[in-house]
Amino acid sequence: MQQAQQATPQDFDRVLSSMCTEPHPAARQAAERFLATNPGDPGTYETVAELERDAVDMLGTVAGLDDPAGYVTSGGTEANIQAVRIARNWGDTDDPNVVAPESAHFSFQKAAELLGVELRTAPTAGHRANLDAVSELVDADTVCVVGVAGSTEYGYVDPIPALADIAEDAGALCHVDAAWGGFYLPFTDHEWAFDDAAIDTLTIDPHKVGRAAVPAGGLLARAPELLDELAIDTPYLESTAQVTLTGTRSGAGVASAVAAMDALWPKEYQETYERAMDNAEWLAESLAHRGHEVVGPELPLVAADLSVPMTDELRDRGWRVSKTGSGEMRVVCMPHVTRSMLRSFVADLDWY
Ligand code: 0PR
Repeated sequence: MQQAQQATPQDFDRVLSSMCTEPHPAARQAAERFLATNPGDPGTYETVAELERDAVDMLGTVAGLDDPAGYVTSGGTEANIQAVRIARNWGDTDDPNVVAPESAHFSFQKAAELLGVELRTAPTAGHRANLDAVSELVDADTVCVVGVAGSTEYGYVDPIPALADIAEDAGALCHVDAAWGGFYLPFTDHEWAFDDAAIDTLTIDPHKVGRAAVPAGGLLARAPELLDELAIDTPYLESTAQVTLTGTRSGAGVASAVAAMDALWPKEYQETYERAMDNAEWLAESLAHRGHEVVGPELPLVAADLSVPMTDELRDRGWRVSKTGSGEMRVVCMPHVTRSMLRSFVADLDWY
């Protein structure tokens, strides 16, 4: 057995598969300082509770929403589960369903199973939600239509305003999953945010592109009444209700999220986006030049039809790359991914 004191975590030098990244130094420091706080008990841990309100306000700024409701979740999974829970509790049906493109993250499957909601997945076209396919699945029992702004596998952005219209016509809520894309999208022309469309809830994770320490996800809601759908009475705490899924939770994530956004919004996030997008385009061109079929990049994520044995050999050389469901190699250009890393990655590819 390894002793935790002697074990060293991996460094990010060859990590091309992850949606986690090196936290910003200020975020790392804040996480350490707030390690022993619990925003699940805001009556006792007042400072971190205040910081959480700041975090939500800042996330609202990033996602185009004044006076946002929301909280810092343990990650995108919790935020998506809670968004489905809001919709289920808000909807007026005994047989609720949620309609999502098949590109939606698997956390929606967890949500459906946990919450007793039917998940209807619509085929995509060109890796984006197909509006006709979505409309076909929507009916009077639909409580939520999901759009993805930065898909896990390809980094593609769904037509969010049109999905929000479909939701509105059906009397359903619209949830956007920008867990990964949320800190890249403000610097693009994509329409994905609260000020672009009639979105009700949105997932945006500081612990991904936002460069906060894990665990720091984000759930935002257009109005406090939506968040109230989650409220459970907490008779023996000083606060009277709790909307979160977890009870005790990490103040480290909350403080870290505020510190990261304080340090980086908007200028450095913009620079990070521009660098990551340049890198993704450079990689896409390099791979296309070598005869591979490349998907994207629409956001800084590149998928290409490299053979599976090749990705296994890359792993042997220390590279961490992942695969899409259809077996393409997938490189996520996170803030820690530099051009020189990608150059040596491509040089290793040429070796085969
Ligand atoms: N929504 C989207 C669009 C995501 O990409 C992810 C995670 C989630 C929700 C769920 O977020 P949490 O993992 O914070 O709950 N996507 C990656 C995935 O599942 C997460 C990941 C992160 C994978 C780090 C690998 C890794 O090293 O593939």
